[in-house]
Amino acid sequence: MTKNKVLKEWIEEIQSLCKPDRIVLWEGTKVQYDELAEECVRTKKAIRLNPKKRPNSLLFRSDPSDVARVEKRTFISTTKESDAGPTNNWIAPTVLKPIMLELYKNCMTGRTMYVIPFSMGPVGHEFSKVGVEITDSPYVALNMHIMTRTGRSVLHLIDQGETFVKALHSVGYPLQPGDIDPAWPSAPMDHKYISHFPEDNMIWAYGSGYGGNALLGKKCFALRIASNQARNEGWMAEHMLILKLTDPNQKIRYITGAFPSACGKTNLAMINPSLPGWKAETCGDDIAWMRIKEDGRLYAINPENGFFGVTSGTSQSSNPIALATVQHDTIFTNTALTDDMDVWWEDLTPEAPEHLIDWQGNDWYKGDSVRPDHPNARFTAPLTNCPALAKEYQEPVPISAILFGGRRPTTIPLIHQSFSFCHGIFIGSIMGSQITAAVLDEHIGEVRRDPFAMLPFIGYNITDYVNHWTKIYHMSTEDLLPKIFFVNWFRRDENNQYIWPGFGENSRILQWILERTEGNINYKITPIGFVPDLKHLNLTNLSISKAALDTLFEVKKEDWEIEIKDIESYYAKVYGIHTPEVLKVQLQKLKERFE
Ligand code: OXD
Ligand code: MN
Repeated sequence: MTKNKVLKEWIEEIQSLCKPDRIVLWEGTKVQYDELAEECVRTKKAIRLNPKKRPNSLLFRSDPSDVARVEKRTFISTTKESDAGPTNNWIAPTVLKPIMLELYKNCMTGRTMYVIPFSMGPVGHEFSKVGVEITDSPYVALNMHIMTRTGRSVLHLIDQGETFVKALHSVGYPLQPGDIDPAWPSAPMDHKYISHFPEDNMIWAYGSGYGGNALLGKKCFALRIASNQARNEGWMAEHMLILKLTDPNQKIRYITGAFPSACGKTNLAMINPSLPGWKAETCGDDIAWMRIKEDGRLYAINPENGFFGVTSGTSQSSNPIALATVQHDTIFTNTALTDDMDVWWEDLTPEAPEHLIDWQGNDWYKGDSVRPDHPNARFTAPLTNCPALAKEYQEPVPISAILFGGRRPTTIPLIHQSFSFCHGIFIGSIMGSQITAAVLDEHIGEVRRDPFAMLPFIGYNITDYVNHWTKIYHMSTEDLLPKIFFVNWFRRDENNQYIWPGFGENSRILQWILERTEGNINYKITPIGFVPDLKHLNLTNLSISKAALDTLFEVKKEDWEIEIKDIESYYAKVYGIHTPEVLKVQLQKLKERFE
């Protein structure tokens, strides 16, 4: 199977531990993908969608207990607890490995074990890293084929001695002779483990078949393990979209953006600018690997090869490009099924069809009180399906601006720019979203901090992570590094209505951001950073009142007094005596600017 001794021995070790019935090497060909897709349909694990409406596409339905990433079962397993830090679940490897080895024993009986060599980033590229996922889930094999570069070309690199991340995955459901295999096998919650061993460059996942728990190239490798590698090697693995923007003068710039979930990251990655003459193209919607190159600039590349997006809320008005992206060669998970064998999810069309099969396989009729799709239903589609994919999506691109964002009904203006890169690090550290009534009643109004949108994805101690941003700063100079901004599309008025129209109109803010990266003098100074001088914000053909604009950009001292207190107690809770110097200095300066 391979000439690489380490890989050969690892495959043998897993084979004798997990005892699969057979082993398949993932060659990465279309024939192999199509055959496995067909096998999933034949064995009733997947439904083939109407080829006239959605060619070469499948629908999978997960077990109702296995529908999302399970953060409470996600572990960073380092020798020292302090290396995992206060924001991760930690178990020592000497404790965790024996527990998991016991679970892995014979766990693939009755199943096929797929050996999937994959590359995060273009195969052989200097920014890329290689992994091998061993899994007993055909769903994972099909999804990895879309989400990463897989197969022979990667194995060839490994054969030549390339080191690789070992990523082991099992659904945790062995089959004895005569057992019926459920459509979506998985293990009970207390047997699920999503474990990372950064000291061994290794991931062990058990018991879940869903998304980031099972497609180990994504959150487990490209963020948690890669953030460790990035720290050691002097680069960055971030939870960021990468967007290419061309202005009416044909000037091209690239930006990245980090937003907590439910803040429209994929929508911004696929923005359809309302401003005439502007063009936006997608390089990535979820992860950016970034390095300072010899010219001192920060370059970003998308390590993934596909989109694993939330269907809910994706519509012709919110994201027509995403809809075009999932028109063919797409895997859907947990959407509803229409009578003509197509998919449907809430918001896809203004009116729901009269009858659907819901995500659990039951009849659903219009007017039923529960929704027919799961709120975390997903599409998996190749990047190349995206009609707005930038031609340079396989190259590192120089970043002019980094956007942080959050869902904040009050306090934070629509846009502000940090005074410096280090002030930008502070802004990233305090980002978060306000919990609305729809989420958690007892916490309404509270800000849930999600620093750098990386809270569940930093694979090491958060103090070291913030200090790593400072190290990156010292690897270049202020003028060459990207400028850092904070956007808040979600400010509300006194009637609790969103003030800013969002979506394509966000291009007006992007224009200001790009102008600022070139130092144009169209700003006002506030204690929290630069905000637009409204005379220079492009509001042509936008109907918005002066009062609304005033609220959108207001920086109220009373609000910020509360915010600063909240930041102080949040820092005390998370970092305590280890609060990074850069955050202490910036918080102090912020307080002084309000005096
Ligand atoms: C994702 C996430 O699925 O951030 O991208 O949870
Ligand atoms: Mn994400």
